Amino acid sequence: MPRLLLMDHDGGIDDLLSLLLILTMQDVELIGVTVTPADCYIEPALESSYKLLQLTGKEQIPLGRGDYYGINAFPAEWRARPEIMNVLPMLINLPKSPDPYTYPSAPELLIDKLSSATDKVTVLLTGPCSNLVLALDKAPHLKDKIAEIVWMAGAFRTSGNVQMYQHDGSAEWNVFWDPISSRRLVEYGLPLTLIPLDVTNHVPVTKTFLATLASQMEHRLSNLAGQLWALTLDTIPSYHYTYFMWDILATSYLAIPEQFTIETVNAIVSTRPPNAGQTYLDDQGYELKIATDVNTTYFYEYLLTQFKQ
Ligand code: AGV
Ligand code: CA
Repeated sequence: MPRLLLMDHDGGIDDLLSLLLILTMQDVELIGVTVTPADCYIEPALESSYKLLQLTGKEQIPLGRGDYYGINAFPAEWRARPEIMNVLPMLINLPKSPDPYTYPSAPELLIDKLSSATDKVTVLLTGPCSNLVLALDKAPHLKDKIAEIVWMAGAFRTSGNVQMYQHDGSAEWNVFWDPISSRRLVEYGLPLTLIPLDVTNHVPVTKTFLATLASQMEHRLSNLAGQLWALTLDTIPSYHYTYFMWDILATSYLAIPEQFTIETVNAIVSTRPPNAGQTYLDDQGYELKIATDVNTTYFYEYLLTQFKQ
């Protein structure tokens, strides 16, 4: 039986590439997708999500709209970028997507899907964790329905990627957007695996990879993925120049976990300046797993194979 999966993403280019990657996975049954308005504006991000479902003939998979806004907003320039995706030649002429305000709210959809699931569900988070925490606050008994949470989040033995006033640079953005919910998720003590910057730093989006992907562009998913990644190469220099395969790596963990080095640690999330959103190791903290390394050759090969479908 395929593994049941719920995904919450935040509309970045690599979030949408992650959704596309999930849709190529044979032994995963995606039962719902919710969107957090963090690294995106919600309406275009819901539209992109719907378009990817349509493109792969899976538009029956329900979408949920995040209405909760975190404490520390993402830079507007980042949030605006994904809109480009909806006008790419492969996506622009797909049938019109529904009015985003007809979708259920994200926590509502998460509660609904967890309650009705016939088996335990894996939850993949490629943005902040607020929607999941809101859902669990409302329906704490649903904790028992969660097999594992896989979250692209945190920075442990490396610097963060937040460069902001009142901040020392130690936090990763998905945690920083809503440090309070992040701390609460960790405190829940659920089976939690973080894919932090420590490991995503090993997998930049490189021109060599994009060139190989382009050499197989007769496969339409390779063509689309290549165009999406091309949009990331001018990532705004004043923040962080390199675009990494952050969410894609977290998503790949579902399919190729044996290629990752995983460590069990105790950790805490700070909620205050100067390090709000920092995830740090502390013996008094909560137990969770972090990925520290990955077989990069295998990972890039895996992506090339999946996008050949
Ligand atoms: O911190 C990584 C997270 C991932 O979920 N996001 C991007 C990925 O979707 C935030 C982020 C960090 N640096 C960025 C980000 C950048 N230069 N552009 C857009 N988003
Ligand atoms: Ca993201």
